[in-house]
Amino acid sequence: MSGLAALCLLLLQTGAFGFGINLFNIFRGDSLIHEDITERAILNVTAQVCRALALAEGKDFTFPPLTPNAVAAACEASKSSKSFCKAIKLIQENNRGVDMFRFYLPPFHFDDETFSEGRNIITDGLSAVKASNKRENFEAAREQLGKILHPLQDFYSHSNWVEIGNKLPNSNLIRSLTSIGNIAAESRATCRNCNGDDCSNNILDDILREKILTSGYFNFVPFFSTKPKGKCSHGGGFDRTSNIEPKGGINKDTFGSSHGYLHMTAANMAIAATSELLEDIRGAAGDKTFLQMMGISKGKALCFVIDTTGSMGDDIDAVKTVTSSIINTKVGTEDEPPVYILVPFNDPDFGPLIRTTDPNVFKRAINALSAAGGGDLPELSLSGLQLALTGAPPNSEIFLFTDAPAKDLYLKSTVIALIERTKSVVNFMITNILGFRRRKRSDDSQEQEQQNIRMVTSDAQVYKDLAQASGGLAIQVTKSELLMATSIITESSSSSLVTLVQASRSPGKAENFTFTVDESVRNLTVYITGRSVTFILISPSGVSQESTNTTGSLITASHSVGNFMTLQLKTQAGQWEIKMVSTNPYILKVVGESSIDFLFNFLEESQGPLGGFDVVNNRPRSGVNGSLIVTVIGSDSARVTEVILVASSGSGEVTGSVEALGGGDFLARFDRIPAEEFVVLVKGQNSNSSSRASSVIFQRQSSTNIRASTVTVTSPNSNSVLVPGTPLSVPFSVMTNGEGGNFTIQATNDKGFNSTFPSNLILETGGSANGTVNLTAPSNTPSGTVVTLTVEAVAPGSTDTNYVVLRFTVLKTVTDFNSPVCQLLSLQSNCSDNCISSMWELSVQVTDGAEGTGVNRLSLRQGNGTLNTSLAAGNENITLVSYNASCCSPDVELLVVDGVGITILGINLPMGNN
Ligand SMILES: *[C@@H]1O[C@H](CO)[C@@H](O)[C@H](O)[C@H]1NC(C)=O
Ligand SMILES: *[C@@H]1O[C@H](CO)[C@@H](O)[C@H](O)[C@H]1NC(C)=O
Ligand SMILES: *[C@@H]1O[C@H](CO)[C@@H](O)[C@H](O)[C@H]1NC(C)=O
Ligand SMILES: *[C@@H]1O[C@H](CO)[C@@H](O)[C@H](O)[C@H]1NC(C)=O
Ligand SMILES: *[C@@H]1O[C@H](CO)[C@@H](O)[C@H](O)[C@H]1NC(C)=O
Ligand SMILES: *[C@@H]1O[C@H](CO)[C@@H](O)[C@H](O)[C@H]1NC(C)=O
Ligand SMILES: *[C@@H]1O[C@H](CO)[C@@H](O)[C@H](O)[C@H]1NC(C)=O
Ligand SMILES: [Ca+2]
Repeated sequence: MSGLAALCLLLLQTGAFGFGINLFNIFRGDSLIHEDITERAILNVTAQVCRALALAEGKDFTFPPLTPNAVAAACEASKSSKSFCKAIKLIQENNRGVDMFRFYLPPFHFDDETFSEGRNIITDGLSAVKASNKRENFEAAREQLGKILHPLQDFYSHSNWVEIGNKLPNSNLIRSLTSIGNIAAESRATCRNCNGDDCSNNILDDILREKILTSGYFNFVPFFSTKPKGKCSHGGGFDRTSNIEPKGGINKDTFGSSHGYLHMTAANMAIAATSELLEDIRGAAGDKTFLQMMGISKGKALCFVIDTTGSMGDDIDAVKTVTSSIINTKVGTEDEPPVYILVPFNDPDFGPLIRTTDPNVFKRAINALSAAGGGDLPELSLSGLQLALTGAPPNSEIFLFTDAPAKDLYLKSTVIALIERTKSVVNFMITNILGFRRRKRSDDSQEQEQQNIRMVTSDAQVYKDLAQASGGLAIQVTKSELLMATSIITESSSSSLVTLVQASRSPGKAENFTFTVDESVRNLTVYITGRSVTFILISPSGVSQESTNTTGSLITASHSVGNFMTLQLKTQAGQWEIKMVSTNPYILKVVGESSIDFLFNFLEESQGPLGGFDVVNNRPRSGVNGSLIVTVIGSDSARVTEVILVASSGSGEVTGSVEALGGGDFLARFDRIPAEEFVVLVKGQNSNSSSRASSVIFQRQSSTNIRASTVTVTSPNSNSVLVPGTPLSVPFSVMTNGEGGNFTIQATNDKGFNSTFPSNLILETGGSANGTVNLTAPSNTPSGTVVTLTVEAVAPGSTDTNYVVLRFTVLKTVTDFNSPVCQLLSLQSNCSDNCISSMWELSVQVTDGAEGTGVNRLSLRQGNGTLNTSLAAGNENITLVSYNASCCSPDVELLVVDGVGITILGINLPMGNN
C-alpha cells in the first residue's frame, strides 16, 4: 500500500495574478506590487472560505469578482466592507512598513542568500499570528501577518526559485526545520556579467542545471558596497553591488527590473505562496475565526465599560436590561454583534477585559456584575477605557457608564491617542452629575452611608473632552433616566451607521449647518446633547419645522432625556439645513444608515530610500502641507470629488485637491494641515445611480477629531514578539519641526506590565533624540496575549504632543517545530459501478511526536462521510481516526492542528473512477 505519501500530501495553490516593489500604489505602473499580491490572495482565500461555509450550510455560492465589496457581499456580510477593507489595509501597510524600517536588513527580503534567517522570520511570525488569533487578538494578528508577507513575497522576486524552473511556491518557507532547497555554498559563484543591459542569461548554467538556490546581493551605500566573489546582485539603480562583477542583477520586482521578463511569473507565484500561507492560518484558526481576522463579520461589537463602585447599582441594572434587549432583538439578524466586550472598573482595580463571541457568556458576565467598593471618590475610569480601546476592534462604538470623576487623569492623552489610532467612538453615560452620590464603605460589612459627595460639572469635563475627540456623546441623565437614554443610543447603533455632519460648540453659538443626504441613507437621525438647545430644521423641499413644534412633518419621532435629545427625520434625499438657535454649549450629530462610507489615512513622504509615501499612524505634521488617502467603501462606482479638513470649532476649513488612484483610493493634497483640531469631510458622487444629479451627491464625515503636531514619534518596532519574563527593548525617536527644549516622555501599556523609559528627552529646535522603553511581560503570561504600548512625547509647554502606539504579542519560545504526522493503517473499498450502494473506509493514526504539543483539533475539510476519532489505548499521544463514506464521495481532506497551530491536509483519492 502506497497510502502514506498520498494521504499526507500538502495542498498547494497556484496563483493567477502578480507582484513588484513597494512604493505606494501611486507609482505602481503596470507592475504588481506587494499591496496587489496581498490583496489578491486575501480576497481569493476569503472568498474560498465563505464558499466552503456556504456549501456546508447547503447554500448556493457564486464566486464573486475579487473586490473587497463584492467579496464581503458574497460572504453575506456587506456591512463589514469597512472592517474588511481596513483589515486588508493594515496588512498591506505592515507589509510595506518592512521597507520603511527594515530596508537594510537582508533576511526581510531574502537578499544576500539569507535563506534560513528569512524563513525564521516567517515561521516565528506565523506562530505569533496563530497565537494571537487563538486569543482573538486580530489587530495584532493582522500586523504580524503583514510583516511576514513581505519576505515571503520577496523570495519569489529576489531568489532564482522561478529561474530554476519551479512551478509551485516553496512550501517549506512556512515550515521550520525543513529544507528550503539546495542553497548555494558561500564560495560558489552563481552569476556571470549581464550582456550589457540584457540580464536574461546571467545565472550560471551549472546553477540552473543543478537547481541551486541563490538570491541577489544588495547594498545601496556608495563606496562601501561589496559582495562575495561570483555572486549575483539584486540589480537596479539603487543597488551599488550590481556595478561590481558579475555585473547586473536578477530581481523581478517590476517589468523594468533585471529579470523583468519573469515579473509576472514571480508575482503569480508570490500570490500563490501568500494564498498558501493564508490557508495555513485558516487551517489553524478555523473558518469563522479566519473570517474575523479578516474583519468579515456581521454587526458591530458591543462594548461596555462599567464603573462597579458602590453607588452604581441602578446603572448596572440598566446595563443588564439593555444587554438582554440587544441580545434578544439582534441575535440572528444582520446587526448581531460579532463580539461582546465588557470592562469593569473600580478602585483600585480595573478589568479584566472580557471578550466573547457568545451572547450567553456575555449575559452571564453582565449579570454577575454587582456594585461594591470604591473607597474614596474618583475611580479608574480611564484605565478601564484604555483597556477597552485596545481590546475592541477598530471603529468600535464604546459605552462608558459612571457617576464619578476619573482618578487616573494622567491617562487622558494616552486615551486620546488610542481614540485617534482606533477611530473608535466613545459615548459616556454619566449619572448623578451635580446630584448626590451614595456610597457604601468597602471595608465595612455594614452598609453605611458616607457623606454625600457630588460630581460637579467640572469633573465631567474630561468625559466631555474625550467624547468630543472621538465623535461620541457625553450624555448626562439621572439614574432613573439612564435606561431610556441607553436604550435609545444602543439600539440605533448599526454597523452601517455613517456620520453626515457632526459639530461641537462650547461655548455655544447660533449657527446654520447644511448637509447632503443621498439616496443610500436610511434612518436619518439627529442627536443633540446640551441644555435647552433649540433649532429650526429645513428639508430639501423647503419645509421647515422648529424644535418646539411637535406636530410638524419632518420629525417622525423624538425623545428627550437629560441633556440628550434624538430625532428621527423623514428620510428625504437632498440638501438639509439645521439652524441652531440657542447659545448653550451643544454637540450636534447627524447620522444615517448607509453602505457607503470611507476610510482615510494621512500620508507622508517616505524617509526610506525608495521614496513614495508612508502611512502616518499618529498625528500628522502641523503647519506644513500634507496628503490624505481616502478609500471609498460600499460602492465600486462612487467617486470622491472633495476632501475638506474642517476645524472642529467651526472657525475654518482647508480644501484639498483630489486625484483618483484607482481601486476606490483617492489622494487629497493640502497646502497646509490645520494647527487646530479638525475633522475630515468627504463629498463625492455615486455615478451608478440613475436618478437626478443632485441626489447622487453624498457626504460623509470622520467621527474622530484629528490634531496635528510639530512633534513626530516613531519606532522601528523591530521585534513585535515579547517573550514572557524577558525584557524587550523598544527603541523610539522623537523629532520636532518646532521649538526644542525639555520634552516629557510617557510610556503606558494596557496590561500593567513593568516598563522603564526616560522621563524626558532634550531636543534642539528642529532636532531629534532617541530613547528606549524596556518592557517585560510576567513569566506566566499566556502566549497570544497582546499588549499595547503607547509612547508619548510632550513638547515643552505641554500642549503639543504626539505618540506612537505599538502592539506586541506575547509568545513563549516555540519548541514544537513539527507538524503532526499521519499514517495510514487501512483502506478498504468495495466500490462498484453503482457508487450509491457501496462504501469505503479508511483508518489513520495521527501523532504529534513525543516532543510535540499534541493534536488539538482534528476535522474534516472535505468529504461528507463519517469521521470518528479516539485516543489509542495505552498511548495518549496517538489519535486513531476512522472515516467511512459512500463510494460516491471519494475524496477526503483531514485537517490536523497541533498546539502551535501547524496543520496538515490529507488528500485521498482512493478510487480511480466512479
Ligand atoms: C485561490 O486560493 C485557493 C485556495 O484557497 C487556490 O486553490 C487558488 O489557486 C487561488 N487562486 C488564485 C487565483 O490565487
Ligand atoms: C431604522 O432603525 C430602527 C431602529 O432604530 C430599526 O428598527 C429599523 O429597521 C431601521 N430601518 C432601516 C430601514 O434600517
Ligand atoms: C442662519 O440663517 C438665517 C436665515 O435663514 C440667517 O438670518 C442667520 O443669520 C443665519 N445664522 C448664522 C449664524 O449664519
Ligand atoms: C409645525 O410645523 C408644520 C410644518 O412642518 C406647520 O404646518 C405647523 O403650523 C407648525 N406648528 C406650529 C405650532 O408652529
Ligand atoms: C527636564 O525636565 C525634568 C522635569 O520634567 C527635570 O527633572 C530635568 O532636570 C529637566 N532636564 C533638563 C536638562 O533641564
Ligand atoms: C537615533 O537612532 C538612529 C538609528 O536608529 C540614528 O540614525 C540617529 O542618528 C539617532 N539620533 C540621535 C539624535 O541620536
Ligand atoms: C515589576 O518590577 C518590580 C521591581 O522591579 C518587581 O518587584 C515586580 O515583581 C515586577 N512586576 C511584574 C508584574 O513583573
Ligand atoms: Ca507539532
